[in-house]
Amino acid sequence: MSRGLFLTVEGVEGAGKTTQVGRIARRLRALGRDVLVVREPGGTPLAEQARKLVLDPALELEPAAELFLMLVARADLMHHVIRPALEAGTAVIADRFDLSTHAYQIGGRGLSESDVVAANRLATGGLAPDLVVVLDVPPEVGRARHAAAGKPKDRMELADEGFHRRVAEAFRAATGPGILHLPADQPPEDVHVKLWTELSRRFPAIFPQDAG
Ligand code: T5A
Repeated sequence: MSRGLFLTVEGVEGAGKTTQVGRIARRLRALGRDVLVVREPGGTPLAEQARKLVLDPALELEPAAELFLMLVARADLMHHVIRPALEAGTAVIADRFDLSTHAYQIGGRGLSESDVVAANRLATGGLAPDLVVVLDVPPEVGRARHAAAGKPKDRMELADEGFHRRVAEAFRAATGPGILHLPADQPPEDVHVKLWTELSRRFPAIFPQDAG
């Protein structure tokens, strides 16, 4: 059996990642496909504990401590969940993955790129997504969506304006053959239609354009 597709969805807070991941997964399941959705940080008992700590507004964390909590979560999720699912031929869709580490810990916190890349490689064992989708919205749009949803702010969301500007800039600047930027400043259904169209151009056997 061939390895499953590994898709990650990235962007600033409130970009609509969870919404779009849910729609894609529902549509794939309706087509009879095996799909696993994970969110980062999180997804295993250990990773959920790390998530609680790293998002706790009552804690003050050094940038390196923040990085290691993200990576302990990733290493555990990768070993116990993502890699076995991909090897079983299941498509895995991750709500955030290592582009978030680039944006937040390198772009936002200013940690050394080469150190973070090396540490991340230890956590992933070198397994990289087949496609990284970046949902592009201005950070103020994401914040307004959060405010409208009435969600309490976590430790990352409480960081200062400059931090969030640097994170947004790092997402904007991310390029490469495996990275797809999608304007996401439109209603969820419109974003979904554009995203599915892009996915079906790249992986027509998995995302048929005429179905669902
Ligand atoms: N982090 C994570 C790091 O620093 N380093 C790392 O390596 C990793 C992996 C995780 C935090 O950890 C940081 C980044 C984060 O700060 P999180 O809660 O998992 O935190 O991430 P958030 O981005 O905060 O997750 P959200 O679920 O809040 O945002 P989403 O998923 O982008 O947005 P979504 O889909 O939940 O939508 C938010 C609201 O907007 C509405 C939704 O209904 C919802 O109310 N919405 C739209 N409204 C209008 N138009 C659209 N197109 C909309 N799409 C969604």
